[in-house]
Order: sequence, then structure tokens, then C-alpha cells
Amino acid sequence: MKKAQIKLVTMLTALMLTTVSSAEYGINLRKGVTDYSQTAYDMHMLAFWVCVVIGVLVFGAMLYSIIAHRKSKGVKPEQFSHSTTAEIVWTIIPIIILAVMAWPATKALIKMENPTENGKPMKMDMTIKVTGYQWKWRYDYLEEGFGFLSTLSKDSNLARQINSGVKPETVDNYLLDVDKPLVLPVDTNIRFLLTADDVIHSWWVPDFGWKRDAIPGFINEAWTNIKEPGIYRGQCAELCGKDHGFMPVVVEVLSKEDYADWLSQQKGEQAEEAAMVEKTWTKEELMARGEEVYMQQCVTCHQADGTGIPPTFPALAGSAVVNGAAADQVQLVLNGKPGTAMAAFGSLLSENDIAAAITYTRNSFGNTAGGMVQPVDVKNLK
Ligand code: HEC
Ligand SMILES: [Cu+2]
Repeated sequence: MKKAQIKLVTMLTALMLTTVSSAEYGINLRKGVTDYSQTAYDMHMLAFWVCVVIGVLVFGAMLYSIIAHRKSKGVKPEQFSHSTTAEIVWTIIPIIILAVMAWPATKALIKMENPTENGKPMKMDMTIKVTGYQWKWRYDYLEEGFGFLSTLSKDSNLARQINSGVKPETVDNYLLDVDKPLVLPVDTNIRFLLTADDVIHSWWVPDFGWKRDAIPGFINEAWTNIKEPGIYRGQCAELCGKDHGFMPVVVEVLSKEDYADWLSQQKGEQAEEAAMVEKTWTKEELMARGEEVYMQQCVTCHQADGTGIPPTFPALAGSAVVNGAAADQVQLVLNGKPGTAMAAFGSLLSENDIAAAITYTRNSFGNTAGGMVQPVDVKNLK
């Protein structure tokens, strides 16, 4: 090579190495934080090294043959066109390789689908029901009898909208953050039951090593045991409508003690909420809470100024329903409108949240209905 060429190649190589080393992402799979993710990682590495060995042998043989038997050395090509022995060898060897790789893969799948401990079905310590909605997740702690919605965080939600004044670069974990993460204890066998209320979603946290479709009318099962406390992020992995990219999954894994504290705090809050259904709220209280709920739960479809995105998502500003009888509007929000994206919020939000959101819509966007809807009214219509 000429000097200039050598210089160019050196420079390009150096450039490549610097960009690779300064990039934040790795180029391999992540090991994750569960046994299962470790198994998946190990199998990936096994397959990878098998490929490396095959690659080196095949390309090595090719390269050697090309160089050692080149025409310029006066080598004369063989004229044979068939070798039964060679064909048998190159059929048998791949079969053996595939069988060797299928063995641990099958074992890992069985371990995931049918977990056992000393030959008996593995005992699960707790169950989380995950329900996908357009475009949020609901988590129910089945043994504890409570649950909540988990939606895109306010910062990310603003930053994704043009002219909101919030720039994506300024938001930590942009589009990978929620208002209320799923909280789980470490070192615990956790069963997941996954379903959906509208269209197919898919619950995916890469660090756990699996993803599962959440399908309306079906319940899919999965399980995990997380080895390290921390915050793990994922996404809905199924194209589920216009805001598919805006329903992240965030799981916060706590030590067992911290988890117990968190649980009792949640139960306390839940009892407080339940007590608040019975009291008479002031209009200020309803409006403040209502704006919060509206901005978190209704805004993606009906928009911040209530103009909606017609014809699919109707405007609430000037809507006949919102300006009509309060009871009709409560019924609509409680039961949703089957066959449309308007979910039955009765099973999603508390009476307090629903009453507040409805009061807010009746007194905003230029609507003239006015008045208040009290949580107890919602309770009575349920
Ligand atoms: C995922 C999208 C979506 C979300 C989120 C949503 N809605 Fe709706 N909403 C709809 C659709 C679609 C309709 C129209 C249904 C139909 O065809 O009648 C609707 C209709 C309505 C109507 C009747 C409007 C009219 O004039 O017919 C009201 C009131 C309403 N929604 C209130 C709410 C409230 C309150 C929330 C938040 C708690 C909310 N919606 C959240 C999609 C949504
Ligand atoms: Cu989804």
C-alpha cells in the first residue's frame, strides 16, 4: 500500500474505534436481572460462539484455498462434480449442531412455561394482573385487592407534543417514564396474568428476559423472580394504535422490607380515598382534582382544550353529552362506548376521579352545564 492509503486506513480505523467506544449502548444482548434472562443470554452466547467457529472454519478454508491454489501458481482445477461422502458429512454435522443447540433452548422454554421446583410445580408468592388499555397499563395486586393505572409521565407527555414548550432532550427517560410504576419485591416468585381491554398489547421489560402479548378475552401467563432491586424500563411491544409508542412500562423493584412499607402506605391511601367518596366536595376541590385526572387520563384523545380529534375522538367543548344531564354523562364515562376507544372508566378510576373529571369537563372549554358531580353520585349510578 502507498503511504497515503495507509494513513487513510489508520485514520478511518481510529475514527470507527472512537465512535464505538464512546457510544452509550452496548452491542450485545443485556444479561438482565432474572434467572430466565441469564439463561436467554447464555443461549445467545452459545449460538454466537458456534457461529464464530463455523465462520472461522468455513471462511478460513475458503481463504486458504483461494490463496494456496490460485491460478497464477499454475494450479489445475479438479474436474469432479459430485461427492456422496461430502454431502452426507455436511448434512450430518449441521443436524448435530442444531440438536445440541435445541436441547438447552427447549429446557429453557419448559422452565419458563412450566416452572417446577424439585419436580413439583413452583410455588408463586404473589400475582400481578396486567391489563393493557389504549394507551396505558393497569396493575392489580390480586392478593392485596388493589390496583392502579400507570400512564406516560407528564414531562414526557408534554415533550412529545409540538409547541408544548418542553423539549424532549430536557426530559429524563423520555417516553420511558410513567406516573406510577409497578412496584415489586426482590427475590420473590411473581406470577403475571396478562390481558387487555381493547386491542392487543404486549408487556415487555427487556431486563426480565421475556415479553407477553396482552390479548382481549384471553389471559396469558408468565412469571419472574427478580434478583436485583432497581428501576427497569420497557415498552408496549405490539402496534396498538396511534399512541402505541407512549405507553411505557416501568417496574420499580424494592427490597422486601421497602416493599412491605410501600404496600401498607398504598393501603392507607386506598382507605383514605374510599372515605373521601362519602364526603361532600367543594367545587374548587373537584375542579383541581378534575384537571389533574383529565390531563392524565383523557387528554390524549379529547385534547387539553377539549376540542378532540374529530371525527374519531369527539370534542368535549360544546358536546351535547357534556352539556346535557349529568347522570347521562356519568353513565357514559362509567361504561364507556363499546366498539370505540372510549373505555369503561368505571373499572379504571375511582369515584372521586370520575366525579372530578366530569365536573371539570362541565365547567371548562366554554361548556355551560356548570354545577358539580359528587363522588357519591357516581357511586350511586355504578
Ligand atoms: C382512548 C381515547 C379516549 C380517552 C382516553 C377518553 N375518551 Fe372519551 N371518547 C372517546 C371516543 C372515541 C368517544 C366517542 C364514542 C362514540 O362514538 O360515541 C368518546 C366520547 C366521550 C364523551 C361523549 C362525547 C360526545 O359528545 O358524544 C365524553 C363525555 C367523554 N368521552 C369523556 C371522557 C372522559 C371524562 C375521559 C377521561 C376520564 C375520556 N373521555 C377519555 C375516546 C376517549
Ligand atoms: Cu399497547
